[in-house]
Amino acid sequence: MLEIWGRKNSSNVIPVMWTVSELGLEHTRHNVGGSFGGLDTDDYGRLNPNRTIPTINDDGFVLWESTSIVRYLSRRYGTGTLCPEDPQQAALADQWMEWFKANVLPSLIPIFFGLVRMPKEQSDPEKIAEAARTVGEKLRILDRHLEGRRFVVGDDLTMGDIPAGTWVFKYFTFPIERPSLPNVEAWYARLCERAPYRTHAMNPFGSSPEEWLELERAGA
Ligand SMILES: N[C@@H](CCC(=O)N[C@@H](CS)C(=O)NCC(=O)O)C(=O)O
Repeated sequence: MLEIWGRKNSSNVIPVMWTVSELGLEHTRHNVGGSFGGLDTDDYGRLNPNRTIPTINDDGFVLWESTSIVRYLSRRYGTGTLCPEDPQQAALADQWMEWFKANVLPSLIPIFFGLVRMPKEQSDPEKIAEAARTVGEKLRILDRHLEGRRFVVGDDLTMGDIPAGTWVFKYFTFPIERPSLPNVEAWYARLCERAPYRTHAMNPFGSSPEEWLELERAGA
């Protein structure tokens, strides 16, 4: 049975849980990290020497790094669905996964920390606005790509949608300036039609460290 370690509201656990749910995999999830703690034990250190979440154990095969986990589960259990069979289509899915993590995520993180995880008096509105402008510019690239497409690769959801899709709910929820992104919005609306996405990616995250913690405990 697939075991997963990680609190549900972690931005790195969400893509794994969304993938698991799309694939309909039986699993057990252990609440560790954040206010649940548990990452400093010897047992956890043996599983994942980084002491971060997520980590999985799939019948004795241990893996960490969220995007590697999404790829592994998609290849092992979703070849022909989440992982395209055609190597070039699979490579395009990989490309958009890497693109999001390398180009967009680094500017989304300061927005998330500035608006949610930091006390208001420590957050810098100009830094948040600057990061929002960068994210908006990068997402225009995805917007142009999605013109005439239903999903990032082809007509159906693949692993290529998962990293960006994980964050797009937060992006459209943050009180920030956004450029017009009609194709990204239409793609986001298609993601919202999926029960696994609604269950795992569309959870309220609050607008202060206290609310974040309260929601973390409530969603446990
Ligand atoms: N690159 C790693 C990053 C893992 C990571 O930094 N996870 C964060 C949660 S989003 C973590 O473990 N933080 C400590 C905690 O939650 O207690 C991945 O994608 O899995």
